[in-house]
Order: sequence, then structure tokens, then C-alpha cells
Amino acid sequence: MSTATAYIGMGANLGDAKATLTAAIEALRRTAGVIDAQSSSFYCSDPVDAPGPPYVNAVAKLTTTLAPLPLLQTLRAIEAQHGRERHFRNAPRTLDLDLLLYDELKFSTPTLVVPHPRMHLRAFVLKPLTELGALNTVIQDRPLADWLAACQEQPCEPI
Ligand code: PH2
Ligand code: MG
Ligand code: MG
Repeated sequence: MSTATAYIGMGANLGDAKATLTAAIEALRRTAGVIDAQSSSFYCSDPVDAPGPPYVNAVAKLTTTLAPLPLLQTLRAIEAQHGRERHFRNAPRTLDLDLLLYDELKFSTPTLVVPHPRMHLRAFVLKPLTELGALNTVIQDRPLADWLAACQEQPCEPI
């Protein structure tokens, strides 16, 4: 069976965020069709375009046989297991799992846009991605390393 590499952005700013992210990585590892899940370090970041307390963020690199939409359903199920509620756009949350990249695929459907449309503007995504070897990925004609240089002023530090 062929495998894909997918990168998952993880964030939480309600409850025990570090414990929740650790549990989410374990849940990904236990998922049928996920062969490997490697986590970046955890980062503390100020909310970007959002209210509420600081976030804990990380990125997971998956080797998976799941196609993008079944993978998205898995991410939503893990969010729900951790009490995710959706009160308003970018509301504080117990767990957010975003599909950032899936191999070299580019597509847009009503439920899923890949690459994630704002990932290249966010230090809390780009810094952990540097650890996982994705910085040569080109988004809008520029490698992610260039986008990271442009958002260094966003507070986001390893924990
Ligand atoms: N997620 C958002 C909006 N803003 N800011 C930080 N620091 N971390 C996040 O994960 C985050 C955010 C929408 O998903
Ligand atoms: Mg998000
Ligand atoms: Mg999300």
C-alpha cells in the first residue's frame, strides 16, 4: 500500500494544553492507517488573529495510508474526544488539529484546503516545521524558510 507524508498543526489554549497535545500525538499513533507520527518540540505562542490565553503549539509529521479526507475526519474525531467546541471563529480551544501539508498535493474543497491557506504566515506553524524538515516546501512561489524569516517578530518560543 502506498504511503503519504502529512504534516498536522496542533494547538491548544484551554485546559492542560501540553497534556492534550501529548495525548493527541498518542491518538494519532494508535490510528489505523497511521504508520508513524513524529512530533516537533512544543512552543508557547501569543494568539494570532484570536482572543484568549497563550497557545501551546506543535507540528506532527505522519506517515500514513489515509487519504486526505479520512485523515481530516480522524483529526476532527480526536478534537471532539478532547472536548473541542466551536463557539466562534478562532475561539479559544482545548485542541485544534489542522492538516497543513499532504505530500505535494494542492487542492481546495468546501471542507478542506491543502496546503493550509494561512500556515505560511504563522511562526507557530513554521518554527516546528523547521524541526521536521519541511522548510524547502514551496508555498506561493517561496520556500517556507523565506516565510519564516518574515514572521520572526511573532512571539513563539520553545517550551
Ligand atoms: N490558531 C488559530 C488562530 N490563532 N494563534 C496561535 N498562537 N496558535 C494557534 O494555534 C492559533 C492561533 C486558528 O486555528
Ligand atoms: Mg487552526
Ligand atoms: Mg482547525
